[in-house]
Amino acid sequence: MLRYFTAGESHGPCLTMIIDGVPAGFPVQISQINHDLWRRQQGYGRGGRMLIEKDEAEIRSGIRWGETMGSPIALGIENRDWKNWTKKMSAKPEDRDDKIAVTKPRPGHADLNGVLKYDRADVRDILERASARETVARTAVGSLAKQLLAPFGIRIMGYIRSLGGIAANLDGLSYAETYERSEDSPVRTADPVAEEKMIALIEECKKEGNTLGGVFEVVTLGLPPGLGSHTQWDRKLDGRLAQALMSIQAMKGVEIGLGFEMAQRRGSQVHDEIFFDPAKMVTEKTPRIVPTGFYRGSNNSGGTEGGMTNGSPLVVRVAMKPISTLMSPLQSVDTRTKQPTDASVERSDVCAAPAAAVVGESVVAFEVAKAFLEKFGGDSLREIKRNYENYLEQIKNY
Ligand code: EPS
Repeated sequence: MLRYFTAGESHGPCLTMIIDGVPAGFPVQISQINHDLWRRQQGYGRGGRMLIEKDEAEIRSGIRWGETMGSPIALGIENRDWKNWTKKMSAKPEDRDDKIAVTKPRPGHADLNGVLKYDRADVRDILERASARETVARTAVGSLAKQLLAPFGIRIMGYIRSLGGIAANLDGLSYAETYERSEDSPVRTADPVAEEKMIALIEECKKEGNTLGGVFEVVTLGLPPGLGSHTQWDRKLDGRLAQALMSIQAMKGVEIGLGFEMAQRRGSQVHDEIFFDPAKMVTEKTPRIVPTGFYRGSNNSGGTEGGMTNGSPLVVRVAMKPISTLMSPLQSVDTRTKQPTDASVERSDVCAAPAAAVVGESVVAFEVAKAFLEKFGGDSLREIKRNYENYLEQIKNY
């Protein structure tokens, strides 16, 4: 089973990841992981931290001469900011300084619930791990997962749909065009008109000491039908994607395909009608079209029915709330004195939704890779390829 853990505090020495269950023989390029880490650091509206960091992963186990060996993979990413926090985040008891305790929990952050639950006097003990800095680790893990899917022609693309209520007009653009244009945008959108408005809104919020969220979309192309399963609740791919995406810091909603809009329509306006044409049995395209001959006239389902992929593009949209650290702080209560106070102010971002789209890509990549290995699993790339080809042959001859 493919699984991973992350460890690390936002201002601690480093982030550590262990990815277990990766079969042998997959080529892995650290440069691709570092490219995704770089992409995650971009986006208009980021704060001062991104000027300090240059996130780069180091492979500490599991890969030899550019290939996986089947053993657990350990990755490490240094926090450059650590040098400014060595005493404040020290593991040594003699460095303790209760005067620097954070005691003004921010509405919207893990701060208050965390100190109550873990019985901590200093909110920093909570915020350090709750911080979206952890998304660096998830981006690296998912970037590796993308490399497990790449030999099968599976491609994953994330971009902004709306930011602070300003929607991008993506009409007439293919997923690939949307993605490629978004890659060049400071707010990761393919719509230049919306881009300008989004940037102006971020500027306005920055002046106001406010923050913004947004909605990003992640599209996966090249999936065969049949990843996930209808047979048990925890095997349904749509449910697993929703769980994984909701677990990204600051996410508040996940939709697949038409999502909430489906509830407004009639069945005849929602479900994707089924057609068959043997001429659709194309196998040699990238991303590969799976040769069943069955196809749909629309993709309102977003690529899943019954908890399984149906061969259409997998389309998920995720809503991110505005970041909870406001430079013009909201009302809070001092946890020591119980007196009203302004919430604490930490250096933060005005908007990180464009970066969240990159994190979302990674989170989707991991869940898809996990489902892919469950279906076609083996101990080596060659074995998995054989399983995959056999399955394609089977559904072709269905
Ligand atoms: C982040 C690093 C953090 C924040 C942000 C994400 O760094 P710092 O707290 O030192 O400025 O910029 O995290 C949050 C906004 C949050 O609320 O956790 C990063 O690397 O993405």
